[in-house]
Amino acid sequence: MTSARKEKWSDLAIHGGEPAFPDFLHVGRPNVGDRTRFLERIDDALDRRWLSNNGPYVQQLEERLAQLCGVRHCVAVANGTLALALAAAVTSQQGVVPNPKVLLPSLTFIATAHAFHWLGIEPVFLDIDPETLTLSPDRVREHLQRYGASEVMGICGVHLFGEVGGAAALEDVAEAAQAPLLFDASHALTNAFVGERGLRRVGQFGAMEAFSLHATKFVGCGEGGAVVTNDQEAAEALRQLRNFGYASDGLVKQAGMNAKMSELAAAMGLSMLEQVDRFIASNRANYEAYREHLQPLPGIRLRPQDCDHSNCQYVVIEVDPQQAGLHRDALVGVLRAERVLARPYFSPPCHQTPPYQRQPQGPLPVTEHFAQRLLALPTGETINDSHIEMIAHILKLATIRAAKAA
Ligand code: T4K
Repeated sequence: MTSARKEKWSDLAIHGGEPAFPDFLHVGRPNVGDRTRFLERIDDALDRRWLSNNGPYVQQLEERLAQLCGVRHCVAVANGTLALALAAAVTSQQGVVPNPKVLLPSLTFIATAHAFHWLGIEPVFLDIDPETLTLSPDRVREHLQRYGASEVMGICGVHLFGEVGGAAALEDVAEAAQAPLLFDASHALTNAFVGERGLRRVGQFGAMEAFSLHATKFVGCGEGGAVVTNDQEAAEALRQLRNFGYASDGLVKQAGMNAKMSELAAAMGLSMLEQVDRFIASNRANYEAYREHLQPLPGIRLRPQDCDHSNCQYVVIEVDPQQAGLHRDALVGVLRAERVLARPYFSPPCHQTPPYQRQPQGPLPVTEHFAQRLLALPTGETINDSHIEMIAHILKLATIRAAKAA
């Protein structure tokens, strides 16, 4: 339900009008899979009295995720941050580098950087490509040419907002420098890219790809994550690391940790995976509705999506403060007053946060440009066309008056 249509600028809630929505609209509101199947699985797990430690649901989830990505191995873990950290640890072990560094973008969720930092791997933030919002292959090449690849334990690309277009070019640069390449694929489960090598699904890029299966993700387990790879040895090392370093013979082979996924989380993931077609259909319909309703708005540009090959989980607009007449952060305030919790993902970018801001770093103009302008809008099954029409209408009322006044 939305409240009566707002006719003019002064009807906006930020100026004292009635909020447009009775309840808050969230970015990241979880979709819900098949409830009956989920509860049946929970019952089964309780009857079996097997709740963790590589149980049957975890194994089924791993099989299905590997199949979905078209890769040989999947290792499910407790969350996406640990998925990245374990992938980083395995990569570090494969080629021991003193004082290791990782090249990665700053425009990402903070966990991408933390996962490496916790292992004593220093994040080196490089700028992104404005088209794909992914680590710029040119900046990576320049860095490797200037400083050499010897200090770098790897490169970590991020398929930001599910965008996969920049992944193949990063592979070329990494291959030329013989630097291991990982991807943070947290936003991109089921996505694909059609390029020179035909259609490649996310999961098949680089040496390993890490997913978050957090509640807010396209497929969520509440908390969960997974690493996929075609490398048998890496998969075995990941399995050991997530289970205190135990190998299949029951002996501890390395200093692992506890990163295991529980059966309850896997039961949820399986019930979500059974519904991915439904989730994709509703996300795509919402994306198309935003495209239609936002079209005539000056200063507001919807980030493009290849809807045929994307889960469309993120609807992100770019706000040009000159043309729109107000800054992205002012729009966040306007929307919040209407009970629309739009999120300025990812602002501040990692390199401007306390853990990383003192590190030596080069200029990141493209990152900083987009960190000031991007705004994620609510989507998912709790959002429908009338919500989207109203959100677009609010943006219109806020920007048209501001643009005239500017
Ligand atoms: N790499 C990338 C690129 C990532 O985006 C993430 C996670 C990771 C790595 C790390 O993966 P995990 O270790 O988390 O598996 C949220 C999520 O907490 C985080 O998982 C996610 N990225 C990030 C993009 O978004 P916040 O701090 O922005 O928001 P949060 O968790 O408070 O929730 C967002 C909105 O969702 C809120 O408005 C409320 C709503 N919500 C949330 C939950 C948990 C619900 O409606 N229901 C819920 O159950 O981080």
